[in-house]
Amino acid sequence: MKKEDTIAAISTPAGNGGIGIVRMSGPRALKIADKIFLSAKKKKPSEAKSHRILYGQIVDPSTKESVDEVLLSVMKAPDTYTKEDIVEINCHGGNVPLRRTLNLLLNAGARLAGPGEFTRRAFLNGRIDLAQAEAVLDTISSLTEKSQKAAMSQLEGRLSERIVKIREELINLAANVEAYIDFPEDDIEPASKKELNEKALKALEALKELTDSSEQGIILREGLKTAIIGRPNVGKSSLLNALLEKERAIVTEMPGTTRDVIEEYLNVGGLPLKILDTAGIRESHDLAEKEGVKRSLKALDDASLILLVLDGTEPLHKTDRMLLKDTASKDTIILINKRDLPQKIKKHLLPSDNPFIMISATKGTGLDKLKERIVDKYLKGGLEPGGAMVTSVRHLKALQKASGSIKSFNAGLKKGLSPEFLSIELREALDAVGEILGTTTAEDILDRIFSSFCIGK
Ligand SMILES: Nc1nc2c(ncn2[C@@H]2O[C@H](COP(=O)(O)OP(=O)(O)O)[C@@H](O)[C@H]2O)c(=O)[nH]1
Ligand SMILES: [Mg+2]
Repeated sequence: MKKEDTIAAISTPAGNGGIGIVRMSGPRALKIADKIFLSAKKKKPSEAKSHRILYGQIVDPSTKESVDEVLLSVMKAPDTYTKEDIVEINCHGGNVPLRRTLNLLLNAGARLAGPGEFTRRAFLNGRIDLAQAEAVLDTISSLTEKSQKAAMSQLEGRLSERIVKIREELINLAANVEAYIDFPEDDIEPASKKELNEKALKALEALKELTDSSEQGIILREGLKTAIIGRPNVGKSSLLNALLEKERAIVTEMPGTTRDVIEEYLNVGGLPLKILDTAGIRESHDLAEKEGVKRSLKALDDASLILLVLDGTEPLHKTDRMLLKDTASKDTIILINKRDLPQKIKKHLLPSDNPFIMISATKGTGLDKLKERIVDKYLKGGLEPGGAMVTSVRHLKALQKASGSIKSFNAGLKKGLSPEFLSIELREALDAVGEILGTTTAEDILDRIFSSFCIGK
């Protein structure tokens, strides 16, 4: 990144709105604003006090034509989002005034910002670490209030605090080990060995607490992958519609109506469910239906939670028994649907260790019980105020890598391996936790992280 350049972008989404914001950051932001802004009180942005709002007009310097009537915020470094000078222009929220204002800024010397570049500068200038920068995006794209709470906790630095602490402990440990490297004739004394081992175990425990939190954290960020599975016509699509409270999937009396996998998000007590309605599973000679069945089986494989729907008005079919067997090793909730009709299903044939729930998808009964079961299972404990939670797979992998290295360190210590070897393991653990904070993160990974942001953030 060329630090000296000044970037600009439209920060609000496309479309019409009450206001739209053009944002600019960099050392020339104020001077560039001077060129295109005419304040009602004849005050130049560069002469304004920091964190003030000026009222005036955006004027095309080449034609003197007034382009929009705006409020312009002046925020001077370093107390800004990027730690650079920032100018934000509140335009009328239409595509044309926003584009024209942005173009004037670009003509006056600003460069169009790349995706996430403002946040990247906040990171590079040391205002936030990488985990916090990622949390900015998570806050924007959070699926439920609970997801957003987890993202905010990360943005406020709760996760980073824990990581910094673990990192300090590891640095301390590494220093202790490396002190021996200069004295090759000295073996690590048993007393020190014991102490090093204890310190390493303490770090492992702190790491485990974080990796444990990821089970819920990753669901909050990405949604719990849930597949509705069952034979044709048992009421899978009706269940999806009932849960969504809208007619999303086509429901007919014809078996084989759903051919493709339908994907929707659903908020169950703050838990985001990424829910898939699938084609009914049966033998079929119809090509499209066959493909549908193939996709259903893949959805079954990929899902973390299975809602297995059985039709209460019929005895168990061969396919039902096959599905009960196939889902036995997964998190599965067995639903007996159509409870509003006379029942023919033999309940004693169902697994005794996984209590079923009776529902009627069309009448909407029994769904509260289903939701309760899901919340009980996946939202236990959760994020305490001030607590830290791992919400991203990237972080989880880094923590696992660190734990692996520390375990090798402990094993090496026990075997009496050389301090050189032991110190390499600790360095690797340090690098792994550093990847979370962004202290040791490779440029291409940074590129990938920030490229998933929108332009203007
Ligand atoms: N009486 C009754 N009919 C249902 C219920 N759920 C689904 N149905 C009917 O069963 C048929 C098949 O439903 P659908 O949701 O398309 O099943 P899918 O093939 O599993 O997706 C439709 O005629 C639905 O109206 C229910 O709880 N009670
Ligand atoms: Mg269907």
